[in-house]
This record gives sequence, C-alpha cells and structure tokens, in this order.
Amino acid sequence: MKITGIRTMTADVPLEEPVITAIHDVRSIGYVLVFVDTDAEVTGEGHLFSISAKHMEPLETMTAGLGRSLVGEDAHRVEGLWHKLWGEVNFFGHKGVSLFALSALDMALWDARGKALGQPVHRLLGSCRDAVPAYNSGGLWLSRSQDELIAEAKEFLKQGFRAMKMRLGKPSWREDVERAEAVRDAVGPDIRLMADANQGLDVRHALRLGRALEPVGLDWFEEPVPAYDVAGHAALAAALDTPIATGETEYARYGFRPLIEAKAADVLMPDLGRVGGVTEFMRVGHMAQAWDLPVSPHLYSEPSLQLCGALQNCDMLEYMPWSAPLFRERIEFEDGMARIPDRPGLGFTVDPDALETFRTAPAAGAAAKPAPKRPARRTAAKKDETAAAKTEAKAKPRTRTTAKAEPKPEKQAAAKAAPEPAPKPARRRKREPGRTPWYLRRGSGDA
Ligand code: SMN
Ligand code: MG
Repeated sequence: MKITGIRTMTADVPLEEPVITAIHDVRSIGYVLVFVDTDAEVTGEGHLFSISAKHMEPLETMTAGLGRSLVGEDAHRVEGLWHKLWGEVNFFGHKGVSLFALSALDMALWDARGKALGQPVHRLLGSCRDAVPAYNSGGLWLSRSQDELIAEAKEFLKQGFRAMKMRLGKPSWREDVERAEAVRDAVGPDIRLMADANQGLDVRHALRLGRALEPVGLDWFEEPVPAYDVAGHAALAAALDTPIATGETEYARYGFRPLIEAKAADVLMPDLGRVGGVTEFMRVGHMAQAWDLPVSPHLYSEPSLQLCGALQNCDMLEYMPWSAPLFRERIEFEDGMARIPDRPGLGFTVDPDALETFRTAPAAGAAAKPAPKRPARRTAAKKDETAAAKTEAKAKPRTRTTAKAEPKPEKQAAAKAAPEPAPKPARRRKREPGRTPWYLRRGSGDA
C-alpha cells in the first residue's frame, strides 16, 4: 500500500467554558489533522492537539515536513517508518514538536493499515477487551465552587460514569482537602475518584496535601509536582499510600523508563499525541507490564480506545469531550464503560462539516515546496518575467498542504546521468599585508 501524499490542516475548536487547572487557562483546542493518502483507496487520519492555537503553526509545519519522508513508502511498514522518522528528528531531539509530529503521522499510518485490512487497530495489535471503564475528566475544575463540584459530580453519576477526576491546586491545601471530601461524600465510597494537581505544587505542599487526602481514598494523585521532578514524584510515591500517576508530559519510552526506574509512578499516563503514536504507546504499555504497572491514556479519548482494547494493563480511559465535535462517530458508553470501536482503523473519522466550521488558515511553512534550485543568471528580460510571476503568485490564495510522490525513478536516473557542473569556489580577495580588514575597522558598522 503505497503512500501517495500527505495533507495537513489545522482547526481550532472553542470550548464551551474555560478550562482552569493549577497551570492552565484554556479557551479553545487547536488541532493539526493529518491525512495519509494511499494507492489502496484509503486515507489514514491522525491528529494532534494543543491547548493554544498559537502552537499550531510550528506543529503543522513539522508534521507536513516530516510527512514528506513517508511519500512513496509502504504504509504497512509502520515499525520501519517509525524508525525512519525517529532517525530524521534526531537533529531536533526526540522530544517536543518532533514527537508530536511523529505521533500524528504514526496514528494516521495505523488508521490506514486498519482501513486497508478492514480491521480495527486493536485487533491488529492483539485485542484483550470489548469495553473499558471510562472516567469523566471534563469537569470538576479548579474554578468550580464547592456546591458546583457536588452538583457536577452527581451529574456525572446520572450520566452513568462510575469514575471521575477532579483538580487540585488551591492556595490552601486545607481547601483542596475540603473540596475532595465534599466530592467523595457526594458520590459515595464505591465511585473511583482521581485528583490532578497539574504539576502545580512543590514536594512539601504535595506531601502535606497527599497525607491529608489519604482518607478520601483517591484512586490516584496525578502530577503533584512539576513533571521533570522525577525525584519529587518518587519521594511522594514512597511516602503516600495513594498511588501517584504521571507521564502525560513525557516523550517516548525514554521518558517513561526513568519514571519506572526511580519508582516515581504507580500509574503511567502516556499521551498518544506526545509519546510517539500508537507504535510507541504500545511499547510503553508493554514496558509497564514488565513492572506490573497499569497505564491509563492521557486525553486523546477517541483514538486511545484502540490502545485500551489492546493492552491488558490499560486501567481506564480518560473521557474528555473536547474532540467530539471534530468526528463523525461518537464514543459509545454503557454503564460507565466505553466500547472499543470495531470499525476499521482507529474508528473515528474527521467530519467534513466540522472542518468547514473549525478549519483555520494553513501554516506558511507547511506547504510542500520543491527542492530549491540554484538560480540561473538573470538577464534583464528574465528579471521582468520573474517579477510578473511573483505578482501572479501573490494574487493566488494559499493552497492546502500537499506532499506529492517523489519523482519517478527513471527521471531521477536521468537527472543523475547529467549532473550539474560543480560550482566554482568563491574567489577570495587577497588581504594586503598589514592592512586591517574592513570588518575589523572601527566604525565600520556605520559605513
Ligand atoms: C489536563 C491537561 C491539559 C488540560 C486540562 C487538563 C490534565 C488531564 O492534566 O490529565 O486531563
Ligand atoms: Mg493530568
């Protein structure tokens, strides 16, 4: 199944209300959508998102740029292609924007494979379940009053959820404890309740808060301290009975290995758009199995369902409603369990009507550009021609990102047969002995 082209688009989906955590104030979610076209009449879809529209331009540019390396390749060779892209981002580092781009492309490759084979991704990976417990994460924000927390927690129960996550990070740890106790009283002892401090605390504060929260019976205390503070997480994990969850901010298996080695986490939370896609998520999941650790996917609720269906140690799905408006299909729930979709591929496809509503202008750097050619010597007539062509190009609207198939091998061979003459080395001017060069002369900057 040959990859014939890669297209990217961006979208910005406004939230119904601001999301407030210890470190976030989010108003809309920005998306990069990536489409991998193939000669098998299927298109693989992947996406990544960020909590600020400002981030979309570099993310789209990187995704489109990296995606060009996939054109002409066999989409079934996901393992090989993953390593090809991993090698290519070495220059930038195996973290950050590079890994977001790699993740979205890998997701799209798995989607294409599944669609071409008529199988859901979880089946290609080896299935283990048809449904997974889901916790509602779309509420119980730090901005809620205690009464609002109670009302929302009860509303989640009415919707059928048997698990939910609240946020911590009030300036006074006592207030956090009161709020958690209020939610526990509202939902009763049998509901799984998690709490996320979103990296907002220091170790002392987190320890005090964690100790006071023990009677609340939290299923986990998430990112109590900054994500990079592995030792801090480990100290808390050793001191508290409540399990410590972290990992949503880590990249690739090399981000998770130190967490496991330092005993810094009792629950690992890979984020599909950051960890390195489906391929790397599975590796982290299997690595966690060697330590009998559970994993729980961070956000990316729709595509992560396939991982929940393929990893025995996947504990729970984080249900966040943010991305739902983008897809044609919806997550199906029954008694607090989310069904693992049996549709081919990842099971969720971008809704064209949603794109009409939410699509944003493409990043300038995302458009596919041919390899730059050395400019020919310009005659006066040529100069006029170039100026006219530039004016015409400016008048045209910017086109959507498209990376096309590489030139045919025959053409490449022909190009090789007639190599361009090697450029002459630039002539160096000889410096007169004893004379200070112009760039070292005082005041040369003003000249
Ligand atoms: C989270 C991350 C980003 C925005 C809001 C909430 C949170 C989670 O860490 O785990 O859901
Ligand atoms: Mg979190």
